[in-house]
Amino acid sequence: EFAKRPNVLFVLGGPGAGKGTQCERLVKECGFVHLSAGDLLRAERKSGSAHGDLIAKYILDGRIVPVEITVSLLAKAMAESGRTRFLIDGFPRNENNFEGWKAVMGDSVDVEGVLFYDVDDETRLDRLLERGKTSGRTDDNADTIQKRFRVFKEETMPVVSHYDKLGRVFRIDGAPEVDQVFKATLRAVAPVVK
Ligand code: UP5
Ligand code: MG
Repeated sequence: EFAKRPNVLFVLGGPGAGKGTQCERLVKECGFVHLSAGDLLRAERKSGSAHGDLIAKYILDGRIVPVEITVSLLAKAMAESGRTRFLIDGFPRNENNFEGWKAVMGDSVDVEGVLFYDVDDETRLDRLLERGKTSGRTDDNADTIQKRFRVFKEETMPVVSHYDKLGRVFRIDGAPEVDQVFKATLRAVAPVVK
């Protein structure tokens, strides 16, 4: 159990929007715990878990892994951190993820809202193809990137819209250079950092 009621900011944005990059900076500056759902899934795959092959297949196809797997990895990482302020990066990716989160977390965790990085497809494609030269990520290839982009538009944007209607989206232009995006990020999260 948590010593204090945990609170969470979901961090969303298309593939290559800079979610991971900005979260790392926020960890240094504001003491959040950063949990990337994608990183947790990649680590789970590498660990040789029973779900490893399934995870590898979904990631290669740019598809969303069954929520039971992802939420249990998130819940475990949250509990093991011993901390209470989290950036949950790259999740929830669709309505079903969101339902799965609520089913497991219920009212035990406060969700402050969504930090949303807005960057056009062309810029994100360039970034990912460049990163793909060295990342070793099986999904950083032109074919999978197109699939990831489609899933983001069709399935993840509705989650962003849901929070937008609640007035809970911190929208940030993620196209400028990293330092500039980070300044905008700090301004956006000021109300929740307290
Ligand atoms: N870069 C970053 N910011 C820049 C800037 N301002 N200017 C110039 N360059 C910038 O950045 C991407 C690249 O751009 C880097 O090279 C960086 O240096 C540069 P990064 O910070 O890594 O962007 P990010 O948004 O984190 O991109 P990522 O590729 O991680 O996003 P995805 O959402 O595609 O990846 P994720 O790891 O979240 O998911 C991968 C797959 O896992 C999914 O497709 C899915 O199959 C699976 N998954 C699930 O099934 N469920 C989940 O809940 C999560 C993932
Ligand atoms: Mg990332």
